[in-house]
Amino acid sequence: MPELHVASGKVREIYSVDDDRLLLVASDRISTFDVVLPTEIPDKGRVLTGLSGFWFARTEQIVPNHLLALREDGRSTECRLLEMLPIECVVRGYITGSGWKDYLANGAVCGHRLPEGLRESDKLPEPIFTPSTKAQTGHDENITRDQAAELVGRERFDEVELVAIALYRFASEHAEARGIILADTKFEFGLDENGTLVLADEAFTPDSSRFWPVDEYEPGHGQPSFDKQFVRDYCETLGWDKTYPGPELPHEVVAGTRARYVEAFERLTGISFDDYLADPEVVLR
Ligand code: PZK
Repeated sequence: MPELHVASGKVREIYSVDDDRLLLVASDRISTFDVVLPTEIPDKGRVLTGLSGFWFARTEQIVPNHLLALREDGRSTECRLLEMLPIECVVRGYITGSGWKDYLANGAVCGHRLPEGLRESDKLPEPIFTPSTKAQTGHDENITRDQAAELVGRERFDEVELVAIALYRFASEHAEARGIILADTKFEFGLDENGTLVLADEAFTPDSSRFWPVDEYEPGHGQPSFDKQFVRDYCETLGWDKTYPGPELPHEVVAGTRARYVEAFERLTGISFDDYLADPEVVLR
């Protein structure tokens, strides 16, 4: 049963298993400032795969998901082949990134009017759903609720918004109690053969979410990223222009970054990463 390669993301690959199954493989590649670096972070793909599996298992009561099995290698997920919705489903609990830019320019994000006087990285009164387009190249662009509803249909839009906010509330509450703020997160949804909404892709990983350490949280400026800060700080010391090719990372930066990924995994799951490596399906129990 040779799996056929069907697509590459910056740091992941998709293979087709059979008519109704895909294999998602998370590599150890890391990107910063939108550039994939030549140096890998050992086990990064396993951390992300394990975290997604953990969250899929714990959010089944909110929405069904595409996960069928985690493979022994710890980095490969067998999943159901779905018809994907053409929008990125972003939920923001804090005002940062493109949301902060839009707020400064318009006082609103994707049509959500926000209170005056917010500082960068402030917590929002309520989490907001801020869909974006799926850009083939370059950055996803924020769209209004009406534009998103045009792309997926009004009823489906209402369902996706409700589910996405419920997922965010569930995971961010769990994470904050364990010392990690999930500032925002991006979901991808698909439909199964019955037209049922299914959570796909990855869920609440540091590549799909902003993780901030609770102890260092300080509104009024951008926050250090839980996982990539060593890499960004190192890159800033080089005077690199942030175009390809990116710099090789020294071994201390690699080791420090790997330790941060493993720390995020262990804090969020309460499971030792060695136990995950011995048997990846521990995260599903
Ligand atoms: C699907 N992507 C994004 C992820 C890449 C690209 N269950 C599914 N059914 C159908 N399609 C997808 C999924 C999922 N998940 C996801 N693109 C298609 C993506 C990883 C690597 F190159």
